[in-house]
Amino acid sequence: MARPKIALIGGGQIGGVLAQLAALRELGDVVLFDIVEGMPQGKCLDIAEAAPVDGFDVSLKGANDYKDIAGANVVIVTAGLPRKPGMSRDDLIEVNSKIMRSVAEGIRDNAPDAFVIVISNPLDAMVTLCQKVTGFPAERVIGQAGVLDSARFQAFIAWELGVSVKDVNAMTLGGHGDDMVPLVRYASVNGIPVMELLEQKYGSAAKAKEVMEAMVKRTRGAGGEVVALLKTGSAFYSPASSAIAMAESILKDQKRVLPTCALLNGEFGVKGYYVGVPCVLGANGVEKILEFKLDAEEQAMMDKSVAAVKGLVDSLNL
Ligand code: A3D
Repeated sequence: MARPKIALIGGGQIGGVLAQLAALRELGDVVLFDIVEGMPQGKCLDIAEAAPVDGFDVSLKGANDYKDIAGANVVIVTAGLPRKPGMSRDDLIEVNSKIMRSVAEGIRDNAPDAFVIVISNPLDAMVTLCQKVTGFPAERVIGQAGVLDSARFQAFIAWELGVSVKDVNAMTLGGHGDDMVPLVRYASVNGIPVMELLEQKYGSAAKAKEVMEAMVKRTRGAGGEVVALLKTGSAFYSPASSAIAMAESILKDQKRVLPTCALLNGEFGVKGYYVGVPCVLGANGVEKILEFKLDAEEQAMMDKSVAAVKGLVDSLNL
C-alpha cells in the first residue's frame, strides 16, 4: 500500500520545518515545492540524510514543477511573504494574493483531490482566495491560525500557573488578527476554570482579571512579539507544528477538535466567510463545525473580529 503524500507549497522557513516534522512523524512522503531553484531540493536532501539517525522511512523530494505534487493527499501552503517589524498581516495582502492565485491554480490542476491547509497571511483572506480559485469544496480547504493562537494562549496560562502545558485547555476564535477572540470563560486546567486558579493565586478577583487581561493581550500580539525579536521574518516553528497537527488529524482520521479557519454557513452568526471556529477534522476534512453559545461580550468580540475579516476579504473583490 502506498504511503500518503504530503505536498508543501513554499519551501521557506515554515516549509522547511513542515517537511522535517512530516518526515519525523512518518506522516507520508513529502514533496517540498518552491519557485526558487535548488533550495527545496537542498532542504529535502538535508532532511533525508538525517533519516538514518532519526529512523524515519519516508521519501523527500524538492520540486520546482507543480507536476510533482500530483496525487498529494494533503497540501500545506506557506508560499508568500512573511511580515517584518512594524508590518501588520494585512499589509501582505497585495503581494501574497498574487502568489496565492498562482499557487491555487497549481493545486487545482495537479492535485484535484487534495485537502488544502493554508498558512500564508493574511490568513483568512488567503484561505478564501485559495478556495475560490481551486473551486474545491469548502470542507477540503481550511486555514491554520487558531491552533497556533490557542497554543500561545495555553502556553501563557501554563507558565503563569506553573502547570504542564498538557493540562491546559484554551481556545481562540475569530480571525487571525489583532481582534482574535481568546475565550477566557472556557479556559481550564483539566476542567478547573483558570480564573478560579488565578483568584486563588492572587487572592482577589480584580487581580486575577488583570493578569488574565494581560495574557489575552499577549496572545493577540504574540505573532508580533516574535517578529519584533527575529527582525527578519515571522514565527515558523510553532505555525509548522500547528499545521502538522491538522494534517495528521485528517490523514489519520483522528477527528480532533481543532480551532480551524473554516467557511461558515450561519454558525456564530456568520455566513459566507472563513473564520476561526472549532471543527472536527477527520478523513473528510471539516466533518463538523462545533457551534456553542457565546455570551454577549464574547459575541461582540467575535463580531468585531469578523468585521475586520470581511473588510479585508471584500477588498479582494472575489
Ligand atoms: P518565507 O521563509 O519567506 O517562505 C516563503 C516561501 O514562499 C519562500 O521560500 C518563497 O520563495 C516562496 N514563494 C514565493 N512566491 C512563491 C510562489 N509563487 N510559489 C511558490 N512559492 C513561493 O516565509 P515563512 O515560511 O516564514 O512564512 C510563510 C507565510 O506564512 C507568510 O505569509 C507568513 O506571514 C505566514 N505565517 C502565517 C502564520 C499563521 O499562523 C497563519 C504564522 C507565521 C507565518
